[in-house]
Amino acid sequence: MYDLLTSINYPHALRSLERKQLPQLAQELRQFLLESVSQTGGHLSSNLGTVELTIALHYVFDTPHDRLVWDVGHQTYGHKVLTGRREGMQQLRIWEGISGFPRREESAYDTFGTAHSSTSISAALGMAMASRLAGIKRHVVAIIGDGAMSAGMAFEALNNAGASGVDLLVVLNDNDMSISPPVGALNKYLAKLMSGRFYAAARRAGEKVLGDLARRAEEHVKGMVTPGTMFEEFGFNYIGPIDGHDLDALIPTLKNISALQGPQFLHVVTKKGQGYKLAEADPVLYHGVSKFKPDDGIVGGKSGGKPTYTQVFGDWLCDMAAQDKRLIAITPAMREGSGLVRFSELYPDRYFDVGIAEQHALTFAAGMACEGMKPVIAIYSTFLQRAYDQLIHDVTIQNLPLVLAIDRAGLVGADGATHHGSFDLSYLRCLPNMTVMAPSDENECRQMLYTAFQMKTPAAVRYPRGAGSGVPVQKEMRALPIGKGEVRRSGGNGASHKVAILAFGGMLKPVLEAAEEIDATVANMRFVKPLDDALVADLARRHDLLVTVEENVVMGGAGSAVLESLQQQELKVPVLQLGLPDRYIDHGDPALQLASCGLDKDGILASIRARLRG
Ligand SMILES: Cc1ncc(C[n+]2csc(CCOP(=O)(O)OP(=O)(O)O)c2C)c(N)n1
Repeated sequence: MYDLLTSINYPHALRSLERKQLPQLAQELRQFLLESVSQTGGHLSSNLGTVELTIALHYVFDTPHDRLVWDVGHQTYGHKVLTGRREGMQQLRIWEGISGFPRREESAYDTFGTAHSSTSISAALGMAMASRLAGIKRHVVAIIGDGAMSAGMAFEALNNAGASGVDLLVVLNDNDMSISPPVGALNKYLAKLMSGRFYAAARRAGEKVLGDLARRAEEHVKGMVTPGTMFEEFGFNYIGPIDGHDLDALIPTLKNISALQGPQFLHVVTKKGQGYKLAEADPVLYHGVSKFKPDDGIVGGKSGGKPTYTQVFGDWLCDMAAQDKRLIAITPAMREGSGLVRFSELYPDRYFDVGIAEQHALTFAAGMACEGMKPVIAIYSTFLQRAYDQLIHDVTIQNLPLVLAIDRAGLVGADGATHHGSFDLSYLRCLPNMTVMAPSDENECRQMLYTAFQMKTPAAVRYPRGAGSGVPVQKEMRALPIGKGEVRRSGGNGASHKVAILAFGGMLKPVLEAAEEIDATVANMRFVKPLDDALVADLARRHDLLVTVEENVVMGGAGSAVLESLQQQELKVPVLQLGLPDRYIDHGDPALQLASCGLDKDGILASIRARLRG
């Protein structure tokens, strides 16, 4: 079934094929990807859309000497299959298996680690410049989607690269989709480039005209196919658009371009989900998938079971919007993942997808807040990292009231280290004016969002990926007292060592289970900032050991806040800090990830017992 594909373990074997064999290889690779992703889960639509582009790039360029830098990297499964990891695909995104993104330590063909978008042009430019300085001749290619192209970083890199004159190829993989339909003026511009005669002319062009094009480009004649494109104004030689599923267009074009000098920009048009009808029809649903049967497709959507924190947030947002006209919601290109679909349908005028632009999202929200609106920014913990200066300079220094609804806080599972929300408690709690809450269950999440919304200062609610313990979520919303925790279990009566565990966020559940076995006191701290100093002091006075537990790095996190509080209150008590270690945690099952960090019930118990033994 995969006769040709199984003979290609590495690109040099691919390069020894005749060109007429490549369509069959593409067909086998596409089938293989559909079959393997349907068994492991992972990104599907983007990978089906880049099959021919992947083959063409490895066919034309001398990889890994020539460098391919894939943006985001969620479309690199075909690249992985053709670069020694066909068998590894069975363990894709599984603990100790291969990653769903490029990783330098995984393969020499993965030239740059990616997963957050819009870094490829910068990294490729760096590589190209380094090669020039070292006198090494190599091609460097950045492959970037139209969604990723909308980010500021991509334009910062274009701006730099275009003026540098360095030999660099940027391939724009334009499938007219981000995760959801793309937004913004760039998208409209690309559509214009694709429309009418330009596209038709380029399709007819074929080898002859492209050969001619190459010659003319060599003579530094700009703007032949589409005079004066924006990319040419940036200093690139713009070529395209061409059909990204047509190997007879891709291969000669890439070959011609490889003979050119200076910054080149190739506009390739593909279809997300190409070749699998269901994904073509609904590329959003098939962007990231769990296991499914290709013949049946994804049945019954993705929901079912306990509501996720994301859904609890989405419901709260709609309820709150009904009560307060000033509420507006902002997402940096994550409508589905952040639970904003219903809100976007109910309140289209108050819904803002700003594109993959986290920095802009924060400052845009700050501007809204200046004018009396009440912005809620739905953002993943890992992507908020991008907007840190905006949070400081534009939000907290000006003490502007807005709500950060921070999803995917803590370990996230199969996406791995690039996507974990490991740092937000540390990087948020050190900012003046910021309030930081961590709900221990879904109902508390709703109440905290409400509390944050009532505040006149910046407030964050950080909640984990997936479902919580399944507690009922009360419709009624009540503001929590700011900076107050609660004792959930009183223990230690008659024990030789009195232990109090201070749980932050979702860690409350395993903490309560562990506390049963050692009769410990448990506090649900609720607020990381302001911390409940009085509760900390009270627990310190009545116990021999305080244990802090959080799904955030130990360094600078909630446990550190407890230490600072004890120090300020001049209280001396031994403290054991449990949280994420000072290393990156690999992709895999979330339960395994937590266990590997000692953050499940058994791990928490083991750490406390070891400490008590001394
Ligand atoms: C900084 C950042 N924000 C958000 C995301 C989430 N994300 C992953 S893929 C994607 C869409 C990318 O669209 P595009 O580049 O057009 O590639 P396609 O999925 O269409 O193949 C987004 C928003 C991310 N990876 N990085």
